[in-house]
Amino acid sequence: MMTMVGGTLPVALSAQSVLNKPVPTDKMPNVVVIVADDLGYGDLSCYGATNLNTPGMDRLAKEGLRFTDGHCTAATSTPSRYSLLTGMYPWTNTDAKILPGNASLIIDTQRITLPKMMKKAGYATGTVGKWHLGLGDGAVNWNERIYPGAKEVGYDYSFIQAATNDRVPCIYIENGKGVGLEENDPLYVNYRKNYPNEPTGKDNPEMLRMHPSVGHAGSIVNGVPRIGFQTGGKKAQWKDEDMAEIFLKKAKLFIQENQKRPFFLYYGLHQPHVPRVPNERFIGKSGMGPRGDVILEADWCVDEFLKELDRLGLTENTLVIFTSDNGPVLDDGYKDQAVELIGNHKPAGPYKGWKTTMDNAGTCVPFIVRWPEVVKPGVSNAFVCQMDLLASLAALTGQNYNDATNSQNTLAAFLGASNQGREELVVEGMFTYAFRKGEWLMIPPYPYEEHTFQLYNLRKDPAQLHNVAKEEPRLLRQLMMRFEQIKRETNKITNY
Ligand code: NG6
Ligand code: CA
Repeated sequence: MMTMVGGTLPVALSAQSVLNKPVPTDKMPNVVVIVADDLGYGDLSCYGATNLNTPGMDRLAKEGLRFTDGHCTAATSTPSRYSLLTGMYPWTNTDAKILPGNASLIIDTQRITLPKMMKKAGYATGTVGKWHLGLGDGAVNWNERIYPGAKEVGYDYSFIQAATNDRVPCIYIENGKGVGLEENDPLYVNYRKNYPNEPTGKDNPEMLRMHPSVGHAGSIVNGVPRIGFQTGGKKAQWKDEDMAEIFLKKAKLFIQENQKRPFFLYYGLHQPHVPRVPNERFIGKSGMGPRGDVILEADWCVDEFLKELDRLGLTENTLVIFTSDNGPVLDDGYKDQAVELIGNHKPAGPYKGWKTTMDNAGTCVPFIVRWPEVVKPGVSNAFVCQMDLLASLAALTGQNYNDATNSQNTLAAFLGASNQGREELVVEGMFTYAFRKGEWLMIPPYPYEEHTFQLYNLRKDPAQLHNVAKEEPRLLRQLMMRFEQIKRETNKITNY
């Protein structure tokens, strides 16, 4: 029997109740956003992979809502992550392009961000793993406090890598401090020239255990050549094979320490981005070489993290969003047999496209929402986008912000209460832009790409086999005009 407490019945949450009014403070769900790096739509068994088995990610799909049309805004990391955190289209900031590891912070610290909004709602906020949004103001001294950075963007706690696995500085940064740096061996970073007597991938191939296919000619760290040059800070250098466990441990610690209050965690998995160096426990486990092995390692991380939520009794009221920053890629600059060992595996699933492309799989990524207390398990074909998490989670937590953003409240779609997500989205390939409206994808001509307009009906033709631009001139014109209008309104898309 339920008893009346203070005149109100304790009511269980439901998607409808959450949509009608913000969740009461004492029922606020924890929110965890897990963003894999370069994981493709077809890389998970719950998305149809048969040559890879991903029970951790599949668990999320089984207990949550799996989206078949979930997008990031861009087919590369920095612009994609920029949108997720700021609710802004990446092309509204000309600096939101793949950044070197010594780039300055590209997020305006005066503006609203997802973690700031969650903080306003009373959440403890943390970020662990891949960052890739720049740090500092252009002249970072890596041996002192590194700021502005995660804290100024809204995170109470941070344990991050500055850019990518394949870019210097190859150290962890915790709350703005380089981890393990010693006073007598300061770290220096440069992207233009090497330091005296430092071996590089280009000059010292005999020192490498993984060889580049393109680029990656800079400093050698842990036997792997990177992009850019660093010297000093030897004790602080990361070991790629420990990275998964270290990030997982920090992610778990963050939720342990904040289990008594609502928390917001952005957990940026570093896999399966290059260099693909798993812990030895995963070597050879996929039969697909390092790329498959690190996907299994990433899956293990997800599984372990979910078990920690179980152990803390937090599973029911934690909203977990699992996704990827861009589509898949095989050879991304190292000779790691990704191409040779792919077999029948289809990293993009039924879609066409890769990382950096405007084709659907460039930005249509794994997208799973689990919130056992509220979201009914299933599959949704609603058209949703990471950029809309800002406005949607603001609605969920009853928050407002004054800044104008491109983020739309599609909470009903995220919670599975509606099939209606967004209507349209401009997607970025790499310096290229395409337009999505409803089930249509329009790709304008670009030099070095296709020379004619492309138009696809993604519902009927997910593999983009039939370009119907010539058959649908009126529709093409409409889409063109709308795309042009968005460009005019922002005056920032310059490469078309
Ligand atoms: C490219 C790198 C690639 C990867 C990518 C960024 C070369 C030849 N290629 O420039 O290896 O690091 O940048 O990936 O250097 S992302 O997922 O962070 O956007
Ligand atoms: Ca990426």
